Amino acid sequence: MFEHIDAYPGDPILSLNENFQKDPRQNKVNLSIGIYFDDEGRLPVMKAVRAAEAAILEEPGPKPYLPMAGFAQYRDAVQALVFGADCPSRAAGRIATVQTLGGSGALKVGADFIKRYFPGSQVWVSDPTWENHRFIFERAGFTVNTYPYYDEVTGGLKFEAMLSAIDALPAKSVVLLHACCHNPTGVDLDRAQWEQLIDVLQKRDLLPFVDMAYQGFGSGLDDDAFAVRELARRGVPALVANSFSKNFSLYGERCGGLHVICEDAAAADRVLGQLTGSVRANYSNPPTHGAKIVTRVLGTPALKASWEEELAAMCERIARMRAAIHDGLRAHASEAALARYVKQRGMFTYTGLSEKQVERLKAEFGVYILRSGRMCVAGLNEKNVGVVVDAVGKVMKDPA
Ligand code: KET
Repeated sequence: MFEHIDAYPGDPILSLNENFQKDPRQNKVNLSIGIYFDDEGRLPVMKAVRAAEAAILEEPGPKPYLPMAGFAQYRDAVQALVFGADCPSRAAGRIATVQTLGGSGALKVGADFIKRYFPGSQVWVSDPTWENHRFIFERAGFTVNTYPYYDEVTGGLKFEAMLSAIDALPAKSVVLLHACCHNPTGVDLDRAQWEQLIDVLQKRDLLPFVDMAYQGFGSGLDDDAFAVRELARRGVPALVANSFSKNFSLYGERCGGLHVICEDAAAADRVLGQLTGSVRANYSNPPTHGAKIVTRVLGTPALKASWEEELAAMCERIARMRAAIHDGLRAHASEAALARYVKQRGMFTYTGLSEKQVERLKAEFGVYILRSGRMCVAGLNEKNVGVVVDAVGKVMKDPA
């Protein structure tokens, strides 16, 4: 029966992370997966999350199925965080929101929805992008293409090439965009570039699908949502996936949301219904616990303030680690080669190291980064940064 099933080659991120766990070396350093670790190298439980969880456990109750679309209070709180509490599209009922299993669940529910109602559309992702974007959309039945994005030479954005490629797409093409802290490059559009891009999306009647997995890790919760809010302000139909894996450190609770900006409230009602149908056909309804935590934190001013403060401190720590690795590598490389460590934003730096160098980092030094050269700088700390600087410095001496 299963003779024809070939071996799974593994996932470039999750399988590497699993291999790291099995590595017996004491000094190993995990900079592979996009997870924030604290200065002790531990996965933090945020203070607000701890408090919310304790309060929830004080009130044990029955565990019914949630509605297919998720917890109503959660959906409202998340929509407010993503679009801004006083967003006019929200007040007008033009945004359809469902609770999802993290950002990945939002992408999958959204992909199924689009495939059903725009069967002729193809998907366009940045070159490069998070590997799972391609997997999710291909498995939902799409052809996935790329538009130019990262400039290897400057370590910045190929904005003109990106814009003209998108300007040539057929109407109703799906354009996958990263709201902030682009994964894997750490290179984002500035506000003027977003404005120009949104002009093109609107003019060409394209369907943006914005993935916001790192809200709060760039320039703050509101600034990071600029593109999303600008689409809503201009009434551009769009899908938005958001995740609380990183900014709430709730990875395994699978908390996220899918939002669709619609022309009017009647369309939003129909879209919400069909998103619900997509949820039902995938996993029926979402889980309860993580959504209760997020709802309580966002709905309790003191907890929300504590969460924001701790998230900001996490970003400051990442910035310090970016500076530490940058300064440490000065002895080994030119400023032009190192500027990326401090310029790129969010959890990742695209190091430009070759596959061979990446392999050496792992084999000789126990330092794990992705084959693409992506390093999760949110995994650096005062104790391991020296090991990493030393290892990267050594492999940089021997390129190719
Ligand atoms: N979008 C992006 C851009 C992203 O980097 C991740 C996770 C997700 C969505 C998924 O979020 P979640 O809420 O966990 O479903 N990225 C990290 C982990 C992973 O690959 O699953 C990573 O890139 O390492």
